[in-house]
Amino acid sequence: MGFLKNLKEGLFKSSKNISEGISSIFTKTKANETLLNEIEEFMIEADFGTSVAGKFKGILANQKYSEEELKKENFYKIFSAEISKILKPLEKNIIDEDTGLKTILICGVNGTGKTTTIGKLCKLYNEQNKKIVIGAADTFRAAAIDQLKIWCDKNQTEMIHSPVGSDPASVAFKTLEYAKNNQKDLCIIDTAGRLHNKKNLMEEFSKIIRVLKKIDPDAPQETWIVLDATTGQNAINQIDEFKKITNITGIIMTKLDGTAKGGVLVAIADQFKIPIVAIGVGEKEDHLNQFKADEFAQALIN
Ligand SMILES: Nc1nc2c(ncn2[C@@H]2O[C@H](COP(=O)(O)OP(=O)(O)OP(=O)(O)O)[C@@H](O)[C@H]2O)c(=O)[nH]1
Ligand SMILES: [Mg+2]
Repeated sequence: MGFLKNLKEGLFKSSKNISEGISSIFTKTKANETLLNEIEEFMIEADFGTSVAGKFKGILANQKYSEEELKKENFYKIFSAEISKILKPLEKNIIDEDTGLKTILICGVNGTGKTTTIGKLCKLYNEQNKKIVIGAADTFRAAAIDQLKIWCDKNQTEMIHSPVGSDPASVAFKTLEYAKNNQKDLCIIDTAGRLHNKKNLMEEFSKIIRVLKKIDPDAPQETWIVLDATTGQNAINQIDEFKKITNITGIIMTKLDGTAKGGVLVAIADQFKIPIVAIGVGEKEDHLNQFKADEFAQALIN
């Protein structure tokens, strides 16, 4: 009896859908130019970049919508769903279930938030009972080592360092060696902010990778680039430069708090298809969120 009832309801539903579908063929229309232009303008202001903005406008312009969908608020939701479609396949976990030692090398240009992000990661990994060690391979400034030490102490995390001016690659080597000998799950290496036009600094970064491989040929298993959302389209150049010397396996975008310019992440996703790990939404230790396409796309239009 129950089965028959369900079946009848199912049939009723599908015939209703068919009739609604037929009527919508006649009532659905394309979005008008004003609405499309407004969305395009919004995208440019939010730093999507002109080419991605044009592409999305094209996608939206080619479909037909009901009167309800064309109400401004609903149309922005449709737009957000299109963004989510692009971002969804790029979601990457901050914490995965992998066993065995993994090295995460953190890169990025000056001041993007690398050291702060490592501090936040320490907290997250500790909460998951991961055994971690941090390498202070930014040896250019004493303050950089001190800054990292404060984060590590706060999170009861061991840090390996050398005196200021030491070879960053040797610190990376020592850290991975320590991680291996002490059965750590994660070895995270902080690096100095590289101005991507400084050739020798980029060479030094390549050297860090070379020496890590002497201990573990698969290291670094992850190379995450930290990008500052407020730098806009410049983030694209930064990825281009780092891609020349390393395989970037993840993106962390910081400083999304207090900016309406998160659109650059969509441009990056569209162009590079690099997985996105996390977003920084403030300076405190809790201000690192797992990247979720839906939430991000929703936040962009709010
Ligand atoms: N509002 C905000 N500020 C952040 C975020 N992440 C980092 N910061 C701030 O950005 C500044 C630079 O952060 P650092 O972590 O020192 O950046 P870095 O990439 O290590 O810098 P260098 O070592 O000089 O290359 C600091 O004042 C941080 O507090 C974030 O998600 N939101
Ligand atoms: Mg730093």
